[in-house]
Amino acid sequence: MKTAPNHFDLQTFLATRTERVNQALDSFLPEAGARPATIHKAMRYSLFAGGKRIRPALCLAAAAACGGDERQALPLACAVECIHTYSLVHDDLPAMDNDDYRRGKLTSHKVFGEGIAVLAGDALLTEAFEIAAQCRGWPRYPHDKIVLELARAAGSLQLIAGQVADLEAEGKKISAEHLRYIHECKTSALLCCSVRLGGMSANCTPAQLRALTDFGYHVGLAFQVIDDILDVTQTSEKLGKTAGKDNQAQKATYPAIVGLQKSRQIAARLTARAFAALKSFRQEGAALRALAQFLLKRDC
Ligand code: GRG
Repeated sequence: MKTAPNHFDLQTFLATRTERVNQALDSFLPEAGARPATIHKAMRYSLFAGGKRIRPALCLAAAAACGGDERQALPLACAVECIHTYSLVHDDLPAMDNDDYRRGKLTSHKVFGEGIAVLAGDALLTEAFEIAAQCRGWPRYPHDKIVLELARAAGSLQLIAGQVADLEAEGKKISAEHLRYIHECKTSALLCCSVRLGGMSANCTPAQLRALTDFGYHVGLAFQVIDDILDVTQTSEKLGKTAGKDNQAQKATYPAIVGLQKSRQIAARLTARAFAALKSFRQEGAALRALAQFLLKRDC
């Protein structure tokens, strides 16, 4: 069978990178039996519950786009996944989104109780910095810049800001501009950070970092618009979490504000912007392009 020009085998890319990331995470984390075993079991339970590993994949693909060695990016890919998993564990708590299912399994607090789930989230967040702190850094991006990058994305001006604004917007009518701010903070910031860290691990040029930032920002926004669409259009079984929660909680989402059809158009437009950001990357950008396309078309 003839392969189309520029064909990129994303399925194989995702499967092989997920395997590598899982192995690396396994080696970074304390063993499940390490004392006190409950917390390490809880950290591993959520981390290995079957997440899509999109952020690590973006990190590794960005390293490749800049001509880097993916092995250098691997610890950073793991650090980002630890932060992402922490945010999900906390997001699912009764005080937040209050969900019983995540990644097709019972949520952490349902299995281990709320106290341990809070601590497992805290420990995963801390683990991310322990991993990042062990990176030796690169000429343009010394060690402290790497740690700062993660801290900013996870902090009160980005990831946590998004969660706060999201909570405060529940049941309220908000503007499309405010909704975009929420999406920038709660979703796009960490996806963008994943891509930037991948580039940094390849000692990318300032121009490459600007292009990756532009790409990550737009892919991140598209990701959340699609997430909101899936919440309305898919089943809980398919999503591995409770579907239809946004409506129930009277959350501000693109489908709620502009409808499904317009939301799909917005996601496609954002993805096109992400593609445009990659124009200076030739074949090395194939994995990033394939990921952006996949994220637009995903059904879970
Ligand atoms: C500090 C108490 C406390 C809580 C913070 C910051 C935070 C909790 C939550 C972040 C908000 C959040 C969950 C944003 C949504 C981002 C999103 C769409 C996540 C789903 O990502 P996927 O689909 O998930 O990549 P998998 O499970 O595949 O990894």
